[in-house]
Amino acid sequence: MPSRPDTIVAPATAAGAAALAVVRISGPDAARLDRELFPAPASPRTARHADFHDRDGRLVDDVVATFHPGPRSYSGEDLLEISCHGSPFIVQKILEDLLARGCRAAGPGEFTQRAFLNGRLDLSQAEAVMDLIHARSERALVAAQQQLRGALGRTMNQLTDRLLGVLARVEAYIDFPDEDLPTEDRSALQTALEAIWRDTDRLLATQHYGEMLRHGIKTVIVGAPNAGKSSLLNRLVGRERAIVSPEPGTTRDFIEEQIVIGPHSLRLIDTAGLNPAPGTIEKLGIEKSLERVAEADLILLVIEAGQPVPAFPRSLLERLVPGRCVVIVNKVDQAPPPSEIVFANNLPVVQASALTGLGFDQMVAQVTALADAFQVPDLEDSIAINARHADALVRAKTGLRDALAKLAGAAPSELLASDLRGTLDAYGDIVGKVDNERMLDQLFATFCIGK
Ligand SMILES: Nc1nc2c(ncn2[C@@H]2O[C@H](COP(=O)(O)OP(=O)(O)O)[C@@H](O)[C@H]2O)c(=O)[nH]1
Ligand SMILES: [Mg+2]
Repeated sequence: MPSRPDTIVAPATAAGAAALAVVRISGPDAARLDRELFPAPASPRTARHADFHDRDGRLVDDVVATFHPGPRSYSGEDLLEISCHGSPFIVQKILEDLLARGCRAAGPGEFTQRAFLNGRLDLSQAEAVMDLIHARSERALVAAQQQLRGALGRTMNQLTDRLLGVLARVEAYIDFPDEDLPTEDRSALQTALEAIWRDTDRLLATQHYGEMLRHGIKTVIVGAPNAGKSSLLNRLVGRERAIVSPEPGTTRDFIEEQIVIGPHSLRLIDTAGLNPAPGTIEKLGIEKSLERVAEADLILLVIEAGQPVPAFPRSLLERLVPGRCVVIVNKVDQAPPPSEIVFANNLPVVQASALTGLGFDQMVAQVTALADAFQVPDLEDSIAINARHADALVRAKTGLRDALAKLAGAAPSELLASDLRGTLDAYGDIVGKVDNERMLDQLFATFCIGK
């Protein structure tokens, strides 16, 4: 940010016709613009109804304007919000007029970037703003809300404080190079560092769940040809997305749909049937299906009631582990389910009909239970970190491991302290105690305009 920031403007609402649209202005000129545009005196943070006239005095729209003086505003600066009728044409006119009055068009995420730079949010909270906007499921929403309320920041502060305690004890010996760390101190420090390492590792383990919340749980539907895989997808999606046909082998390409099941969002993938005696093209499809299975978070294995359980390839059977797979016995509307499913030891089995919807409530319950189990237990506030946080935590763990090795090898305290400082920096990256401008620019560039 320049030493004296400029005043930025952007629509805060999505493009297109709507009941309302909001235009946001943030920066040192916001107060002047507020007075200029809406001369009637008004109290801060109070909505008032007024006419918006452009610089030539022409009426643009009647609007509701709210002025939020800094630092108690979203961005931490003076901020003016103009709520107008949701016509793209009106929004355009208002934007053009504000640009002519000296504002600059805001880049992606610039309001939030200013909020961060002004100390209104830490970096993990700024990221949570985006997670919140893009949340596609109940669980994703809860995790984003927790992060926005500072759950991850608090956890990082606790870890940082604990590590600072260790560092202080190590540094106490740096000034006395002749004195070695006494054995009892050494073992106390080791215990403390190991505990910090474990908690860092536990936090890192939430990355997979975080990935699922942000991008959907990768769920692959597999089974023999004609088992009803495409019918299952269609019923879960709620429309005829995949071709359903009594002729086996109709699904050659992968069909992927984002759906919400219970409190979770799934990336549901339909695959080619696992025909035990495939033709050449089919073979290719089967290979690809098995690749999808290997990448899947969850597997929905569809078998057909009234038919013997097919001989599935070993590479599939190996993947059918509890916690990852639900067996769906489909078409129970037309035939009794098989009396035993040999390979399905400990796997949840649901009897269902993609035709009638029978058993789908149970299927949803099973999928929800498996998906919830991906959450790392005993962590407060349903923390689910993102890839950037994970990168920092991996660095933090490396520093802690190196420090532990030095402690065991009776290395000089200085070297030990340097590893611990590396870990502190890595912790700091998560909440944004960084002066890495390029990283910040890159991060906020992924935001939307007006946020
Ligand atoms: N009776 C009955 N027929 C079904 C059911 N699910 C699918 N089918 C039929 O089974 C055939 C194959 O379905 P499809 O979804 O294309 O199977 P896929 O090859 O596994 O994708 C179609 O004729 C479907 O209408 C079901 O639950 N009950
Ligand atoms: Mg199909």
